[in-house]
Amino acid sequence: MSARELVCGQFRLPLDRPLIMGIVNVTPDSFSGDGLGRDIERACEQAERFVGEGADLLDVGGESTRPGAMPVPVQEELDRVIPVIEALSGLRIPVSVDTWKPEVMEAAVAAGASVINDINGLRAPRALEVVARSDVAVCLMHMQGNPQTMQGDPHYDDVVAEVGAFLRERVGAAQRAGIAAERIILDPGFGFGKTAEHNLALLRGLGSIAALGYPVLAGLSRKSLLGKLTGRAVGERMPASVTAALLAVERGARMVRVHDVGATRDALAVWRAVSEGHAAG
Ligand code: HH2
Repeated sequence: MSARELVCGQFRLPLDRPLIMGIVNVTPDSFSGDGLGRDIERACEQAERFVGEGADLLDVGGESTRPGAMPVPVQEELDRVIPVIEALSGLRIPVSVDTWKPEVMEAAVAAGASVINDINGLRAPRALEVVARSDVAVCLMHMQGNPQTMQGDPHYDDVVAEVGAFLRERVGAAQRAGIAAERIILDPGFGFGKTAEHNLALLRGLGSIAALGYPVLAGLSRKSLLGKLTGRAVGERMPASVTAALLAVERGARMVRVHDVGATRDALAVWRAVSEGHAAG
């Protein structure tokens, strides 16, 4: 099963070309230093800039999930993300909320979010029900452990097979709960309970995740794998991030979650022209 469109609330996103998800972090402590705190005006400015640069959707996050980050109380996360989602819901592209908490999912959908991006793969109690009751899309991501513990000592016998099996299981749970296949995105969760070797194996083997038949989202932007490979500080990882996005798309990702929208758009425009054999923008 490979749908041609992703259904996200009132929006339909084409899946015949790679999509760019621009990251809008309304956090004080995101790993890449891009967090905007609770500054709604700056979040809106960044979102509008991303739209102008070619973002296909925006991902609003109110809780850092960097290794070692502590969970944010529900009310604090709501206070961070809901005003921004409300402010962005008038844009012409879908707004996603990056949360694993059902209370935040519910409020975000009511505020106009069209995608739930869950690093926890809808494993929290009630999360499946909340998404099933709505008409939004959902990104089911793989994570071993949780952000507090995940980088302690990640272990897999076969990371690609195990991540694939996990995602297949979560698709089954989502569909049994009533979430249609056209609403589902899968994500191997780069950096979430994975060593650099695990991340590289997953990137090499991304085709087998894509072969599950759902659009795959890859989030490699500015991550520590790229710091390890290049020796660059987090603010200097744009070229490596763009390269990683391109490699992910080349291996079957249909969506990339990025901090640098314009640069990624340019790279993907070249990729499309080469891979599809024409120069359409
Ligand atoms: N990575 C991060 C957060 N959310 N969601 C998905 N689906 N896939 C990812 O790879 C992913 C994600 C971490 O990046 P960022 O939001 O930039 O940092 P922080 O969690 O520190 O705010």
